[in-house]
Amino acid sequence: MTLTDLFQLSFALRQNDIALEFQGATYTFGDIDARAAHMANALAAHGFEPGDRLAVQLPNGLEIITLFLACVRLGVIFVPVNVLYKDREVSHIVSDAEPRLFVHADNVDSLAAIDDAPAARLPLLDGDSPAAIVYTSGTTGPAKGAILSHNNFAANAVNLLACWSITAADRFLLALPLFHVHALGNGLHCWLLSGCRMRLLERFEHEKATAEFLDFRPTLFFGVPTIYVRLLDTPPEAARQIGSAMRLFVSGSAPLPAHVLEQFRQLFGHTILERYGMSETLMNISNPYAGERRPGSVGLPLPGVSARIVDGELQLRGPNIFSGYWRRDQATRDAFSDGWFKTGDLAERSPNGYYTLCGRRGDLIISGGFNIYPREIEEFLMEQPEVAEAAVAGVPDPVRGEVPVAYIVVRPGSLDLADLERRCRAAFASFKIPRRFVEMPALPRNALGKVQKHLLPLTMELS
Ligand code: MLC
Repeated sequence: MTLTDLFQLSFALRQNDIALEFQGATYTFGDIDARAAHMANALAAHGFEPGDRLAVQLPNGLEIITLFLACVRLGVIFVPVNVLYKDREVSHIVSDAEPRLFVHADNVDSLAAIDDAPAARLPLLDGDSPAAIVYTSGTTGPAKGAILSHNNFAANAVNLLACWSITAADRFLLALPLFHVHALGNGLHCWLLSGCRMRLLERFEHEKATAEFLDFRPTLFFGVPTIYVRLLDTPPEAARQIGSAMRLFVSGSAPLPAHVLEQFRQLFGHTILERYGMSETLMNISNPYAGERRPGSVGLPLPGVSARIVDGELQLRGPNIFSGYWRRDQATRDAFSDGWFKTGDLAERSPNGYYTLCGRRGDLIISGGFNIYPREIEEFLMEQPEVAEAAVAGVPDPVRGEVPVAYIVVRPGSLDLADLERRCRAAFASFKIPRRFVEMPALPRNALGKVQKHLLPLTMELS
């Protein structure tokens, strides 16, 4: 079954029900369906064939939803691009994925403006057909595109509906960006498959969050830990009201500190349900909806998912796991061991089966739920003429979990740090910009010359 067939199970019964609220307007499932069909016609008129790629760099809104659904119908592979990415980051994705078209804020209107395109011929697709290529850097080499199939997304969504009891009666507030799998794989799919009403925000804005919650009165909310930290500022009476309407808060994409879970519980009267996923796998492990939600643990493998720990590393199998990286056979071979996906995350399992993540094999910073690969920033810094050596490491941050800090050895001569930061801002998304640049006489290295990041002064309170 393809995703179009799966969504039709929900759409067919609910043509006139309100599906979506966005910027004060409402849309029925019938509207969403009709818009997706129209967009599919427009893409077909642009010559799109099954297997072609469509790269999309758009903020949350009707267009990105419609484009995804149109791609799914046509067998076109959707390639989401982070809206915060700058030219350097985008051009790698575009040259690697070779999309037939790259849609962004400046050309999206003209794409959809086609009036009477002939009805697109819908191909007969198999559930194994690729639905999306999601770029994820990994700790080695340039960003790679994880190929996710219709079946991967379907397995994920069916699991979440069953395990988190999501139904048409839910009211779902989605503030996460649809260019990542958290909002795309979980948010959009749970919404469409359950047939619930979703209020979509362009993004999570701290100052407006309380008002949005009170106005919409959601029963379901997905967030990253940074969002839950921000929500701890909610006035107690508002938090009580929000909590009384809410059924389930879910957290993922980064570790949720146990003290945040506890403070949140006291304020909102809800124990956040923490789960674990990745771009390559969608969701793997989740605390139970009914049952103990254990602080610091990501819970139990979801139905169909097998987990094992080999030399401390968590490895997974299941219908949600991607088939490989786009045009990178070696990277794909390296990512699997006997058919098990090697997550790169270190884990422990308790005697009653709860998994706890306890570190990573490779070098990765997660800031506000966005992944940062230090190597990408280090390579850029090393390209700068004044920089002899550079290392980037994550330092703890109470709101974002971690933030990147750059440690640099400067070549003889002078370095204008403000100018170096400006160059970084021009090259990278805002969340990747080092919060501090620390000049070092030398970087700590081992006998093989590898930088010993744990020996760097990992604190923001550096003099
Ligand atoms: C953040 N910014 C955005 C943005 N999110 N800009 C546009 N659209 C968005 N969606 C920018 C801001 O402009 C600002 O830039 C900076 O990021 C910080 O913003 P802030 O207002 O201070 O936000 P803050 O309260 O800190 O909250 C940030 C956040 C954001 C939590 C809303 O980090 C976020 O949306 N994170 C979610 C990431 C996500 O969905 N990850 C899932 C990956 S999938 P400037 O220039 O002012 O600094 C995955 C698999 C899995 O990991 O398991 O789910």
